[in-house]
Amino acid sequence: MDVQTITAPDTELTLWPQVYSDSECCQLFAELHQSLHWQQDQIKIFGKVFDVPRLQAWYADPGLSYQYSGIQLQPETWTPLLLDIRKQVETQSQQSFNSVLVNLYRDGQDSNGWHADNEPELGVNPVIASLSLGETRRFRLKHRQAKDASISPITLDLKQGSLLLMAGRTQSCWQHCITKTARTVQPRINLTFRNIIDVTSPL
Ligand SMILES: O=C(O)CCC(=O)C(=O)O
Ligand SMILES: [Mn+2]
Repeated sequence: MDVQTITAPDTELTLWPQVYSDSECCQLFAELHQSLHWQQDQIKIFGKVFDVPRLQAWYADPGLSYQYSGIQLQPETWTPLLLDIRKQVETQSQQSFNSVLVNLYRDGQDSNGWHADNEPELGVNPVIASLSLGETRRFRLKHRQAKDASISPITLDLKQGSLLLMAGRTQSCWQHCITKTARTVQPRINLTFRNIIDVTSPL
């Protein structure tokens, strides 16, 4: 299977265009859509609480917890299906992960604003693996020093079955987002596999 390296300053991006076939993706999408415990999470911005424009589900090894934009997330226990997907993602990427944040973008108005996954629980230079299912959506990255015109933004249309690995200084030097679209689109599920540092375990 071909693998693409996306070359830009201060980032290590690797894209596997199809780690699952289209028919596998359809089946995975339907099973996850139906079986995951989707939540309407909220975000605190300047003291005001807003619904995030998508549904989320959060699964992790026991004992881990995670703070996301001021909101404490209580993870659920891995389902057999999520464990199967984790194994496939770990095999492809040659990385290991102890948690997954799953996003459901119900339509083109659901989105994910500019952010970096740089919470302290993720440690320095976290490695994050992002698997996409369902509708193709536009993923954009911009360098934090965007005024430096020599560093171009990156646009990737993430197709179903694609796996994007973000590593190196991606989370400290760049931000990323999923833009809204006025087109009529089908739902999309994205799974971001992460490694949470377990603060409860002895060093
Ligand atoms: O949906 C995506 O492709 C990205 C999700 C993301 O950046 C996140 O959950 O932190
Ligand atoms: Mn992210």
